[in-house]
Amino acid sequence: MKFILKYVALVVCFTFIDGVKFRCDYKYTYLGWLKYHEIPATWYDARLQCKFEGGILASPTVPGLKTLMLDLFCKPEIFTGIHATFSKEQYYSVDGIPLAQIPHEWESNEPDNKNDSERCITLNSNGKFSDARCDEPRPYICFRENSQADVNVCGTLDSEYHFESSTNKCYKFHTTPRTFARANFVCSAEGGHLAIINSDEESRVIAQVFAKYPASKMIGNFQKDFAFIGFHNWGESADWTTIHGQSIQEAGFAKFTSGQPDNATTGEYCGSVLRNGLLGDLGCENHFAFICEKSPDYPLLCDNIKVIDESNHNHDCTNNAQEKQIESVSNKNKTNPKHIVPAS
Ligand SMILES: *[C@@H]1O[C@H](CO)[C@@H](O)[C@H](O)[C@H]1NC(C)=O
Ligand SMILES: *[C@@H]1O[C@H](CO)[C@@H](O)[C@H](O)[C@H]1NC(C)=O
Ligand SMILES: *[C@@H]1O[C@H](CO)[C@@H](O)[C@H](O)[C@H]1NC(C)=O
Ligand SMILES: [Ca+2]
Ligand SMILES: [Ca+2]
Repeated sequence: MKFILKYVALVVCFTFIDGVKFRCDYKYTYLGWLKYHEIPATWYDARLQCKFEGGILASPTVPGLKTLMLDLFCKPEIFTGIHATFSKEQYYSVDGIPLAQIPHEWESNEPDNKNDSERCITLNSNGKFSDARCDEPRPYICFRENSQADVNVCGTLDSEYHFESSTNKCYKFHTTPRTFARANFVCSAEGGHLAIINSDEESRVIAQVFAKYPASKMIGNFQKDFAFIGFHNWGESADWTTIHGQSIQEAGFAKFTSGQPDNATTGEYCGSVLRNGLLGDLGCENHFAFICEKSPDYPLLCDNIKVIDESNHNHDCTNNAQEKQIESVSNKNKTNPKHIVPAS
């Protein structure tokens, strides 16, 4: 018994020392991992982006989390995960906590539900809340709470990515049909990209992945023998290019199935793979299944025990302001080279 206890203690210890890994683009804190997204998105896209990254759209559900969130951004306001998109006035965080249970103070004159169209809540730089339109883009923060769950061999928490040793890559087949642009969004947020076929071998591997998803496994009314992958032709004829910028010939696989590309109906400028592992063209705006590819070592993973070096993460708004000033001075130098300020 003693021995077992000792062993358990050791294992616990080791787990701790080993740490739990998660994407390095997140900052690890005592409450969990946080990532500031400075490029504004609609509330809906922000929620999805966080979800696909392995977290949730952050809400300041406890005072400590609010402090951490306020440290991360310098903009006047960000979206929180608190929303009433299902029913008017019924505000909950995306993880189901009612607004009444979230400590909050409103900005003066808020909430005003302007024009009866404000269903999302922002966190402002002074720590107060406002209600706002969900479809007007804002920056936001993703959050993943502390957890012992560790990433898999594909470097993700998503168990639908499967490692293929012959290509040293991971693949995920998405059965929910999306447009090419949305498919690209999903794969990117998951840390991968729409699959790119670089060899006959990879074409074979992808055909095997596809074979695991017969039409009967996909719900909805769409053509189930095509899946979007990562090439397109910029809306021009015969300029088939991967999303990483190579021609499909340079990328290493350019075999279309017979009868494709056919630029059918309204024009087909996006790339797909068929069940035989060969290529086809599809309308970018139509909805199809798609295949993501992910490198096991991207995004980089960090151990949650390397907590302390906060210097390169913390947004220092004053520094930023100084940088901006320097920038504007240097711009002045360029526009007026004769404008010389003596160095002090
Ligand atoms: C307010 O809502 C109405 C009806 O939904 C809409 O027609 C109008 O454009 C909105 N006004 C503003 C300023 O958003
Ligand atoms: C593809 O189809 C569209 C719509 O019919 C047409 O406008 C376009 O010229 C075609 N492109 C080529 C390369 O045939
Ligand atoms: C702008 O000009 C001043 C004066 O010559 C100089 O001190 C400063 O470094 C310049 N800034 C840049 C970025 O060129
Ligand atoms: Ca408002
Ligand atoms: Ca076609």
